[in-house]
Amino acid sequence: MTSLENQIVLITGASSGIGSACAKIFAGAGAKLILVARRLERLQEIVDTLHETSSQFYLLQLDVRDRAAVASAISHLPPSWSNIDILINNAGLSRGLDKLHEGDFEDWEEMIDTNIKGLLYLTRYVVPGMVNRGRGHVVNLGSIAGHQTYPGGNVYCATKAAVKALSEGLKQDLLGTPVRVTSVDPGMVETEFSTVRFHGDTERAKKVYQGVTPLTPDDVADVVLFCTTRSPHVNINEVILMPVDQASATLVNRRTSN
Ligand code: NDP
Ligand code: 8X3
Repeated sequence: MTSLENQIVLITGASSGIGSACAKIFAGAGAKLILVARRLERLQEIVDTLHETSSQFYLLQLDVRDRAAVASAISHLPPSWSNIDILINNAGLSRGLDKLHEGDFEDWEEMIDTNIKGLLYLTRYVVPGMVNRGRGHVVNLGSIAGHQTYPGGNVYCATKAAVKALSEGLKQDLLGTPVRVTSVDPGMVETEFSTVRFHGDTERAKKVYQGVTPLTPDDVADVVLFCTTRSPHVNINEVILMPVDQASATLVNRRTSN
């Protein structure tokens, strides 16, 4: 296992769910963490819960959709934080579950701008440094939605299919360098994901996980940690993980309680 001690790890979407679980597990492994999200106060709360680790933290309030802001944030990192070893492109969201022909344009643009363009911006501004330094690893959070579509998933599934293509393309383009690329593609994980999808309707969000034991954010972070701690010559290209209660995007085992 490769040590993460003092490695600089940038995590987007670290204020919630899978991103905050990654922050926790990488802090426990001794990494130095750059935590990115729009909600700075949430990042600060997460850091406060990690005060017992010996990790150092650098918080970036950033909207990954804003290319100029991403460029400025990465180019203005203090020298002791600028040599990023691991980039975890996790920030992402779904909005709505409408039929495509009835879909909401704002929902579409938010998903495309965050899940595809935000991931591209971070990758474009961070990876050249990895290539120059001769070390680095990019982990993209894809989804089973990038492998299979489901009714109402249309644009979200398309963004995750794009993430799959971008992970594969980046791996090909980095051939000949030691920089690694991994796509971690989960099924159902209980986070704020469904509340965001349903624009704050928590009752509807709860129903998504009813009668099911979903993955936890820690389950996913554990896989991200595994992928980033293999020997330097090993590249884990893609991991698909689901709860035991799930067999595909639409096949879910729900227990009914009386
Ligand atoms: P959460 O809603 O819990 O977390 C999403 C994170 O993304 C938040 O920290 C949010 O921070 C951040 N984010 C969203 N938009 C932006 C933006 N424009 N700029 C910066 N940060 C942003 O969801 P999850 O933890 O579940 O989702 C994390 C990733 O995992 C996503 O890419 C999602 O598609 C993927 N995924 C989730 C699955 C699930 O079932 N939950 C399954 C498969 C994949 P803030 O709002 O503070 O900016
Ligand atoms: C999140 C999982 O199945 O809701 O990417 O699209 S799913």
